[in-house]
Amino acid sequence: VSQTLDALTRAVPPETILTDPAARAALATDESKIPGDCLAVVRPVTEAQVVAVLRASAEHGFSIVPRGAGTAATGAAVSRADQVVLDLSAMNRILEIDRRDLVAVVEPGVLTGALQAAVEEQGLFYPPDPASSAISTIGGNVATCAGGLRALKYGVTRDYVLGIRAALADGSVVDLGGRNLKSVVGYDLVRLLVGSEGTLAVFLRLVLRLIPRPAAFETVLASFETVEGGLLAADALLAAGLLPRALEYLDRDVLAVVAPALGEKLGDRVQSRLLVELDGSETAVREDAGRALEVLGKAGAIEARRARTAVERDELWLARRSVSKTVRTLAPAKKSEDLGVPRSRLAEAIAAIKAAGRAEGIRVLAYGHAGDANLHVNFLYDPASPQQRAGLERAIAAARKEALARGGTISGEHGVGLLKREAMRDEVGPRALDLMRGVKRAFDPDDRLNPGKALPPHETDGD
Ligand code: LAC
Ligand code: ZN
Repeated sequence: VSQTLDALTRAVPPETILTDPAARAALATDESKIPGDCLAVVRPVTEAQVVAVLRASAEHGFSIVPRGAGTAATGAAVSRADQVVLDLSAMNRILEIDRRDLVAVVEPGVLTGALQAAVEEQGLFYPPDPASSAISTIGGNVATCAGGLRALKYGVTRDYVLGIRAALADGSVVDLGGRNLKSVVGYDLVRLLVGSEGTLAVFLRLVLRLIPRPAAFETVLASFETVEGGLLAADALLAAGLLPRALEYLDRDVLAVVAPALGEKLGDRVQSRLLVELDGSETAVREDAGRALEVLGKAGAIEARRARTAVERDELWLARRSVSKTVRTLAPAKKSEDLGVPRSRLAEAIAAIKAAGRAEGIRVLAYGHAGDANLHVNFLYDPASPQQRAGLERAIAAARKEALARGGTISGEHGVGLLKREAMRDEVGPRALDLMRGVKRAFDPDDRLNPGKALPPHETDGD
């Protein structure tokens, strides 16, 4: 312990090292709420300090858990008592916004929302928009390949990372990719680092792709009498040739939780809702919103309308972004799955998953990204009840199975972290897992960068 602390003290200025128990506990966990601990937190402000910590780690053998704002849902940013947390939130400068190259160059600790606002001010747009954008960092978004609300039209974080300057486990620094939208020289190491959950390298700076900001956007909402009504209406919009930037589904249980914040009294008939956001030129948006209302009506909406004011629009989206937090208040505990399936299988997958939950006596809520068929299935339970705990495990296993049986994925956007390491074996075959382990060894042969995350434990060593 003291050897590691001594090494850190020699490596970086004392004001960047936090050792008080409160800070250590707070920065040792994430949205998974898995409790963690750590030896110390280092909060570097320069690239050289990050490199110095990595060199100290190489020399003294301690391992490092890099973190942004700790909004990961999977335990990717949870550390152990013998580890050092590398908190990158203070490296939060926007270094450059280049309107001609259409790129932003940023440090990893920039809040995603701050970046979005800064580029929009200049008539530009950074489309990826995780629900947590106001509080999550761009480095964390890249480390998890965050998805979010605008994936259907614009893609996810990986589609906007052109270049990465990364510090490797041995303290060397590499510049990967660059400012070119097209570049096919060599293996795509940039993409490999995106979504690597801090297990391959530490980001020092990121070159992000920007696009011109759409001139206008509008929100449309529609309610349905059946659980699958909202999902089928999402299909109908796409079939009609519309491509909304957001297409979010909320089931009745979720609507009931957010209704108070919206000052809404939820009608008895409402079983699901779709929140649609369209963007483009003023004229296009006006026309598309009209078309969308028509299509939603034909798809059986019992109510379909435009958000009346910008204030209402903001409230709707804030309520949507807050669902994950708000749902926590419904039960002593919740587990959140993040399943994806091919679009055509979404409604039946959700029905099967809810049925599996009911059979186990576990309440299952569903909401999320109907546009890209990536839904958040939340399981509410009481951890004090052994029966509920067992039922929960079975319900989650069943949900993952239902997704995989339909050619889906056990995580559309949250990642593996600690929570899906075992389950990942059912999605990724043994040969592919070997390749992934080989990649890990190539980057981090001594297993000092976020060890034990993102890959299944070895059957033999029980790590
Ligand atoms: C959301 C987070 C939980 O979409 O991914 O709300
Ligand atoms: Zn989400």
